[in-house]
Amino acid sequence: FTNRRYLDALGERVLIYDGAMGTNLQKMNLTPEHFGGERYFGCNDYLVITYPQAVEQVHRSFLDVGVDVIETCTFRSNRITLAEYGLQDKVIEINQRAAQLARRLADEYSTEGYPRFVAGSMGPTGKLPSMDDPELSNISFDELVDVFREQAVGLIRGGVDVLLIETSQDILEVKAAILGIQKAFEETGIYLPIQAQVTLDTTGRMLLGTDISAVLAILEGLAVDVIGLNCSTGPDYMREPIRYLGEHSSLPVSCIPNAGLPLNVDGQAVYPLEPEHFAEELAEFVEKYHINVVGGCCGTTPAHLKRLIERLGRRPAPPRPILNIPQLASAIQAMPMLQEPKPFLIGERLNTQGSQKFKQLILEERYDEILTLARQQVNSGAHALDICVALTERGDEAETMRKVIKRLAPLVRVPLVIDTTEPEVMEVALKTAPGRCMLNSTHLEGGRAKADRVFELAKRYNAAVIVLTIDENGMAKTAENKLAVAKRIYQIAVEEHGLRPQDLVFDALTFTLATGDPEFARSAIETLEGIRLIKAELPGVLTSLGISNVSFGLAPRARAVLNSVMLYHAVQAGLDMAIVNPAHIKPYAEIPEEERRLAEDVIFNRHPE
Ligand code: HCS
Repeated sequence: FTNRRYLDALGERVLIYDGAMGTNLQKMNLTPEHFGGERYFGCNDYLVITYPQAVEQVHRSFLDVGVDVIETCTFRSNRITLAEYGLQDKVIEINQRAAQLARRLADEYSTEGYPRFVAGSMGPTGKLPSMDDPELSNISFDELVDVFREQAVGLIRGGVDVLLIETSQDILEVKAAILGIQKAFEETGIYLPIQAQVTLDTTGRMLLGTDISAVLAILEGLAVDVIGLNCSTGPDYMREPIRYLGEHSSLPVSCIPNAGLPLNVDGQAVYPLEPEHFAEELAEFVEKYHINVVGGCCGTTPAHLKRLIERLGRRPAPPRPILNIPQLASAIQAMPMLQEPKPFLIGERLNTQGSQKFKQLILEERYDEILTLARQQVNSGAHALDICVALTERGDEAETMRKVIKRLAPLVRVPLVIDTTEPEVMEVALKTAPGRCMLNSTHLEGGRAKADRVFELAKRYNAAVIVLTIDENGMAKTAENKLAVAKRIYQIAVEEHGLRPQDLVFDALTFTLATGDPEFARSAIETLEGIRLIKAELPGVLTSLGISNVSFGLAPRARAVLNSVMLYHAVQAGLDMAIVNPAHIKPYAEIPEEERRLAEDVIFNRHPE
C-alpha cells in the first residue's frame, strides 16, 4: 500500500508546515507532574503519554491559523535519546501515540479538497557516525539503521503521511535513517514519502563540514522525496543554500527556519525574528527560488505562521528544474563528474596492488602517511581518490577498507572511489563513507550474479559504478564488442535495477602496448573507438579508463609520455574520467613533438619506415 496523498498535494501547491513544538511546550511552564515524575521532567516527547493535552494545544494553535502540515511531538523519540530518560523500551508506544494524536487533529481540521497532513518527526540520535571518535561514533551503521527503523514503525502505525528526518547534523546518519525507514515500510507494508532536512550553521555547512552541494549530491539519488533545511538559523542565513537547492534540486525543496539565531538572555534562548520578517523572507524564497514547503522551527509561534499564510495565500506548486548533473561527493563538497576541461582525474596511488609504498603503509597502519599520500594527489589535481586495500598476505579486506575510509573521509576534500572486486567490501565502504562514492568495478565475467549485487548496492546507497566491458567471453577486444557488452550491462543496471544512466561509468579497457604482442597491436585503436561508440549510443552514461595499463612494462619516462598521449586521444574520443597518477600526466601540448609522434605511432599501430 503506497500512500501518495502528501506527494499529490505537493504536486499541486506550496505546503505550509506548523511552527515549533519544543520551544512552545517550554513556554507552558509544565511541572514534573505533567511528565509523570521528576525523572522524566523535560522529556517533551513523553508528554504524549503523560499529558497529551499540552501537545494537543500546540497542534491546535497551529491548525487554527491554517497550516497544512503538523509535525508529531517525536523529535527525540528514538531508542538512543529516549534512553537518557530510561524510556528506551517505549519507542513504539510513544511514536504511535504521538502520531495518532496528530492524525486525529489533522483529520478534524481537514475539509473537502483541503486535507491536513501529519509529518512524523525524526530528529538526530546525538551520535556522529561520520567522525573518527571513540565516544561520538561508537555505533555501527547497521545499529543506526535499526534505531530509525523502530521509530518509523511506530510513526507509520500511528498514521503519519510522511516521514520527516529533520535537524540532521551528520549526513551519514541521514543515510542510515533513510535505510531504516525503508525497512519500516517493508515491515508494515505501508510505503510513504520521505522528507530529509539537514541543519546548516551560519557558514552554510553541516556540523562536520558538509556543504549544500554535497548534501544534494548525496540525498538526490537516495529514496528521498523532498530535500530541505531546518533549524539552527533564521531564514537569512539559509538564503544561499536555499537558492542552491531551488536552482539545482530535481526534488521538491523545503525550508523550515528558526525565528532567527537564538540570543542568550539570562541563560534562556530567545528567538528574535518577528513574524513580519520571518514571513517576508520565506515568501520571497517561494517566489524567487521556487521552494515547495515552508514552515517554522524553534522559536516560531502561531503568529509567525499566521503571518506567513496571510502573505503567501494558496500558491500553485512551483516548477522544478530537471538538471541531473552527475556528481560524486566527499563528506565536504560535491564534485561534478563532467569536468571542464575534461577529464575527471581519479588518483590511483592508494592501491595495494599498484604501489609497494601504499601496501607497506597499509600493513603497518600508518594512517597519517596515507593521509599525506591522499593529499598529495589532491594537490596534483586529482578530483577523486581510488582506494584499493586488497592484500594477498592478510585477509580482512573489508575491515581494512573500513579503517582507511574512517580516517580519510572526514579529512579529504575529494570523493572516494571504492576499488575492490568484493561486494561485501563495497558495502562496508558505503556504510562508512559519508559522501557519494563510486564503485570500481563490476562486469559480467562468470555471469551476472555479482554485477546484480553491485548494482543493488549502488541503488541502495546511491553510488556510481565503473563497469568494465567484460562478459562471459572475457574482455571485449573490438570496439563493437565493447559497445555490445556495455549495452547489455546498461539494460541490466538501468532497466532492471533502476539506476540512472549517469550512474554508469564504462571502462572500455586498454591493454599494454609495451609487449609488442601482435594480438594487442590494435587494442588502443579499438579502445578509443569503443569509447566513441559508447558515448554515442548510450546517452547519459560516462566513460573512464585505467590509462596506465597502456604502458605497463615500459620505463617510467616512456610510460608518462605514452599515458599522457593516450589520455589526450581518449578525451578526444569522448572520455570523461581517467584513473591516473595525476602528478605524471603532462598536457599534450607540453610533450616534445618527437615523443608525441612516437607515442602516437604505438597507439595507432603505425609502422614508420
Ligand atoms: N520539530 C521539532 C524540531 C526541533 S529542531 C520542534 O521542536 O519543533
